[in-house]
Amino acid sequence: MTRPALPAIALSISSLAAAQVAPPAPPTPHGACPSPAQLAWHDLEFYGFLHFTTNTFTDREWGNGDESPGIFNPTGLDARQWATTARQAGMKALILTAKHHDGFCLWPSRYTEHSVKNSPYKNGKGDVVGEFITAARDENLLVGLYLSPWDRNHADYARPAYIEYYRNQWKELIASYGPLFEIWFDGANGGDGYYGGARETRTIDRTTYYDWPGTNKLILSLNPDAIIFSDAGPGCRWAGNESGYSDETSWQTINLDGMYPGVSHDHLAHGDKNGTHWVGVEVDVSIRPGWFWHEKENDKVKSPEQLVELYYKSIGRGANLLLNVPPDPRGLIHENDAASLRGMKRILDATFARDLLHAAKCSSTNIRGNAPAAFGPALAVDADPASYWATDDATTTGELLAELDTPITLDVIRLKEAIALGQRVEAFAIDYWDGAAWKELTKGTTIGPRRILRTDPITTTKLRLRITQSLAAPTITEFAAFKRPT
Ligand code: FUL
Repeated sequence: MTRPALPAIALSISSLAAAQVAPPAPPTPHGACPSPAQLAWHDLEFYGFLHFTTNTFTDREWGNGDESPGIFNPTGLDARQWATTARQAGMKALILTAKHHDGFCLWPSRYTEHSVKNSPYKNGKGDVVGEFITAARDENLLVGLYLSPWDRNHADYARPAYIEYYRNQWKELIASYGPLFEIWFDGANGGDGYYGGARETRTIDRTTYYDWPGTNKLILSLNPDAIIFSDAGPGCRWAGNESGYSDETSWQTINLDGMYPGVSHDHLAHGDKNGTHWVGVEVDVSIRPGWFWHEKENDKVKSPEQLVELYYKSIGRGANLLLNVPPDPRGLIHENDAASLRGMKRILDATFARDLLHAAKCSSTNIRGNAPAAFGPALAVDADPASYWATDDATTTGELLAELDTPITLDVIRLKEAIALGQRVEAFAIDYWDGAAWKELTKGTTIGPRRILRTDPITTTKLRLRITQSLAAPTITEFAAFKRPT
C-alpha cells in the first residue's frame, strides 16, 4: 500500500490558509463619496432648530430690522430646558438662530449695537448664544448656528462692506463658541427693510453678492469639520421644501453646477444619480405652522403621530431631520411642544427597540471574493455599522435571504448602504415566505444612508432582500425588521 503524498496535502492546506487570511479588497468607492465629517453628520439623523429673536416678542415671522432691543426680555430663559427637551426627544444636536433676518444678535457681538447687550435681558449682560452652547454641550449635544445672510437692520446690507461684517461675525462666533457641527445659511434674501434708517428696498444678485466660496473657505479654515448647509451645500443641502419630507428616490449626490445658496432648484430633494458632489439632504420643518413662537399656534403643535410621519418621510428616506421647536417669550420650549416630542419618542422607541432579523441565518446569491467572513450576508444583520454584505464587482444585482427559527411579525423594514463607498442601489424589493410561496412585501428605489419602509404586518420565518438594480456592486450594511406598536 502506498501512502498519500504528504507534502502535496500540506501545500494545498497552506495555500487554503493563505486564501483565508487575505480577503478580497473592498469595492472601489463609487462616484462622489462623503467626507469623514459628512459620514459622521449622516449618523446624527435627528436634531433640533431653535428660532428665537425679537420676533418672539412681536408675534412676527420676519422682523423688519427696526425693532428696539428693548423688547427682547425673556423672563425665565433656561437653555438647559432646551437641551434636556432635545436630548429626551432623541435629538443629537441643536442649531440656534444667532441672528435672523431682523439682524438682532443673540450674543453681544462687538460689531453691532443691535444685540442682547442693549436689551433688558440680564441688564444687557446676557449672552443667549453662550448659554445655549454651554447647556447643549452639557447634555452631550452638538451645536450649530444660523446667521442670516439677509440683514434688514444693517445700514450696509447690499453693499460690499456688509460682507465684511457678515464674515467678521462668523469669525467671532466660531472663535467664541466653536467648534460648530453645522453652519446654517438660509436662502431668504433682499427686499425691504430698515437698513440703518434708510427704510428702502434692496436687492442683491444671489449668485455673486455674497461670494460664498470665499465665506465657505474662511469658515472651513476656522472650523474644518463644519457641515455648511445651504441650497447648494457644500456640506449638506436643503430638501427644497419646509413641509418635512425628502423624495422617495433620493441621491445624496448632486450636480452643483449652477447652484447657489438662496437659489432654489426643483431637484434638491431627489438629487442626481452619479452627481458630481456628495451633499447630504437635510429636511427642515417646524413643529408649529410658523418658525417662531406665536401664542395663537399653541394648539397647532404637530401631534406625536404627525411627527412620526415626518420621521418616515425624512429620516426614513435617508435625510437628516432638523425639527424646529421655538422657545416662547419666557425663553422656554412650550409644554405642548415638549409633550409632542415625548410622544414621538415613545412611539419610535417602541418601534425600533428590537431588530427582529438580528443574527438571523443568512445566505446570498453572491459573496464578494467568496469570502463570507469579510463580505458575507450575515454582516448585514450583525448590528455592526462598519461591516457589510458585498458582491463581486461584476455583480450589480443579488439576493440576501434571512431565515429565522421561529416566526416573526413585522411591519417595518430598514436598509442601509455602506455609504463611505458611495451611494449605489437604484432599486430593490423585499419578499417574504408565506408558508407556501414567496410574496413581494414592498419595494423601493434608492437606499443611501437609510431607507425605512412601513408595510402591512406579516408573519414569516423567511425574508428576502432583492437588489434589482445598482450602479456598482451593492454594499449593504443593514437589513433589519421591526414591529410598530399597536
Ligand atoms: C427661511 C427663513 O426665511 C425662515 O424665517 C426660517 O428661518 C427658515 C428656516 O429659513 O429661509
